[in-house]
Amino acid sequence: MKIHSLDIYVVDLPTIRPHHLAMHTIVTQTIVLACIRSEDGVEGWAEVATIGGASYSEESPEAIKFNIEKYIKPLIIGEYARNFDALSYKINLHVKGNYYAKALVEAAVIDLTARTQNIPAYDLFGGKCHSSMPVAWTLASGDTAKDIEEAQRCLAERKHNIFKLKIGKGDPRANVAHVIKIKAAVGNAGSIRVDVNQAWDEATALYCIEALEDGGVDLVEQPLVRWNHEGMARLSSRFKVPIMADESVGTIHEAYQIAKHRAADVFALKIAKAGGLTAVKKTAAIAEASGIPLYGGTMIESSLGTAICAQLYSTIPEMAFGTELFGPLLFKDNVTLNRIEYENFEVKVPEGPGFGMEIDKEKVKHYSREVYIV
Ligand code: MUC
Ligand code: MG
Repeated sequence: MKIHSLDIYVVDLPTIRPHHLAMHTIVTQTIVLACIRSEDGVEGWAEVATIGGASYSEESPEAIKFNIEKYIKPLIIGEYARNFDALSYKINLHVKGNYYAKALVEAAVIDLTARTQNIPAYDLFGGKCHSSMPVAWTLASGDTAKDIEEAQRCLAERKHNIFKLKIGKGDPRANVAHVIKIKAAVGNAGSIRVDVNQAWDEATALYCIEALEDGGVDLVEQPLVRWNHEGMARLSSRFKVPIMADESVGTIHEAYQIAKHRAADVFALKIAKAGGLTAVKKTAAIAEASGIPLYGGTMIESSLGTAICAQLYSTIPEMAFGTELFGPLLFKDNVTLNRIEYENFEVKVPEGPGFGMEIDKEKVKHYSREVYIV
């Protein structure tokens, strides 16, 4: 089935509370949607998200839209959607970088392919190994008492027992004290992990990780700047608490280098930074071959983007550190008619056809920056 058209929408969705990261505070999360139509009118939809314009990644939502429309779209119109791997190869020959843009287009092509065959998208990746997966929640209100209350509510409702704290902003010692108070309140009922989002230098990381390890923290994500593989390797070999690479491990080439130099104990997978679903499967293979455990990351996608991640992660047999596919719970509203379901500390993998989500075109129209033409 040949691809007839591709439309891109930049959509601003409000969140239920401010979400503080090192580089940005999210009050409205911007997602980018792609709609690919085949010549006989079947639609494939996909979503990619980034955080804080161009502050998390080099690719802003506006750049994603522009570069797809100008450089990627002409490469895929008239091509067969079912050849999505060959299509990605063609795009990679002509477009450098632009991983988020490529991930968005590939996912829409895959949704269209799976819908055409009336199968879930995970069947195109070998089938699912999990129907649901553990799901972390990020405590990022910035207030210790509020975070403790939020964690205890999640535990009581059996929604989450894994909590990630964003501690890249502000005074490192105060942040570490904040985390240790939360761990003390939660005790053995929950796993407490931290994400530094590249904010520490190595000297700061040394004393902070020591205190976090003593305080019972289970995982330290991206303590150093993404390019400092040597520093990450030193931290990984020095501490018992696992050090996870997130921003460091984007492309498969970075995954290989990190694995080779043991510059992390764990990989955080994300479809956007890797440049697509196929690239994430390759990253998982590098990790498997290197004995590096995996974590199913998020860029805080809404329901559609989360369905894409959940379906793909469900095809990876070992996801030792679980996932953080909590995105839809942070949004006030949705661009799909159906919802991602959470139960018993896990996120359920949506069923097909495609990624299993039905787009709510009225909502896309309402929140999109573009004049909606479908
Ligand atoms: C990141 O760096 O992991 C994921 C969860 C969250 O709160 O922020 C994101 C990005
Ligand atoms: Mg991270």
